[in-house]
Amino acid sequence: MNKYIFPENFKWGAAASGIQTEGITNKANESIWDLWHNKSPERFYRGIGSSLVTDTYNRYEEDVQLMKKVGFNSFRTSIQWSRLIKNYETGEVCQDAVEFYNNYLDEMIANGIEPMMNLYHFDMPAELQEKFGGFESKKVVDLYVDYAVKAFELFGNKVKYWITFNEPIVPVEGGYLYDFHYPCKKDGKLAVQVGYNIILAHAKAVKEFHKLNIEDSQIGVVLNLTPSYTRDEREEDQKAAWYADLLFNRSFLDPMVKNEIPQELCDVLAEQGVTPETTEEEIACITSAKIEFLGVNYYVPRRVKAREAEYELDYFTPEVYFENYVNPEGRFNPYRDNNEILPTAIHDIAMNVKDNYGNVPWFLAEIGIAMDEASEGKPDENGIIDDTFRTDLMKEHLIQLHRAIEDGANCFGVHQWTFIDNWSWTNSFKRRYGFYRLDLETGNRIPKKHGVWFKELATTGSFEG
Ligand code: IFM
Repeated sequence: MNKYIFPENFKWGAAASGIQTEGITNKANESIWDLWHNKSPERFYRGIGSSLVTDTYNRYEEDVQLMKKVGFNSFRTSIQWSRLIKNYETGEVCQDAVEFYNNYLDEMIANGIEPMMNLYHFDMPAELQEKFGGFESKKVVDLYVDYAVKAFELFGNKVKYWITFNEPIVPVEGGYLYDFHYPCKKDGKLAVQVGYNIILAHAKAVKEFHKLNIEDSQIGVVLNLTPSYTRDEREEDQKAAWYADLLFNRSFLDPMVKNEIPQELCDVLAEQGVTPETTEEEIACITSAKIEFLGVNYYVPRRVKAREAEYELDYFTPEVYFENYVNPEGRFNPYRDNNEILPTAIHDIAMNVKDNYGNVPWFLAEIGIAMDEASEGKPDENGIIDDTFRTDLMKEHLIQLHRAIEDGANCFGVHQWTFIDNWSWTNSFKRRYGFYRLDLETGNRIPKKHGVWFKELATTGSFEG
């Protein structure tokens, strides 16, 4: 048995997002998720959309007490653009939303929970998608920046950690390459333009944030990162992994963290005929917008091999350069579509950030161990759900993080995805990740055993394993 001790003042908590938790009570406007669910409910697991979800809008006080019960000292959620802003062109805010976010933030702060606020979690306002194509358009980039400034001005004194985007590559993949987010287009060139415009929106918002000089407050971004592992050492597989890393990781990491646009990326995009429209002024903004911290989301490793079959799509996707590969010797999570389990990837990510990204301060912003409701089972006689599987896996991942910190990683915290089981896009409530189960019929929050372990971890900053 070893004891793993984490640095003092380490952040322990969970992450969620506005749209996945708040529900639609008193919402000023719709997001693309409301719009898409209205149009095509069949695209959502059991047809469930984001209208009620965990109903945080009405239950935040009770929920903050539940955060305390499992030992959180910090919590990330997001402001919904479509809740805060009533009129996107004039910037008029919805007063009810201002009140709600103020109350929610005050409640966390009063209870010793440091709020981290994200500005965009896949939730483009429906009107801006339908009128202008969302981030396809540079007009929407500027409207996003206006919204960000409004949020900084309204809540800047309460939020010490601002985040511009969560997993900015996901709306590109989902909306423009692989058809799992609205607007469900399959267009490689547009995908690249949307990715570029999001990076630009981030950079412009970072610049505006710094102009405001808010005391004791910093800004960063949360990226989903994973190293690309190959079948073996053969050269063509190594090249495949290099492409996957360039297109999925470095495409956002380099501009957002190092303020560099890799020449190799420009060459690949040019080779594919998908170079985005840029201006010198925009590039200057991207290459000078400095962030103070990075959030890293990690769930599963990426496995690739050199292309063997011919590429069949008639539009560009990164897979033109590699094929996905299932590791025959891998360990898999039986409760989540057989996703591979590879805790050592956390150490690899940490060393990459240390060696290649200036060892920027970072935190593990999402680590999630998914189980379905049936595999978590029913509450025991004390009303607690036994999710020891989750705790065991979490320990394995944290051991790797601890090893990385000993090896010099500049990591300042861990947030589990998620707090109360929440609605997760087209998967709805299929996969459960929370410290508390959400009973979909009653809305009750049911504690899981993992929370007891986590509280001990968060309060002592250590665990034995
Ligand atoms: O629910 C999502 C979240 O919105 C972003 N990261 C992954 C989670 C689980 O799929």
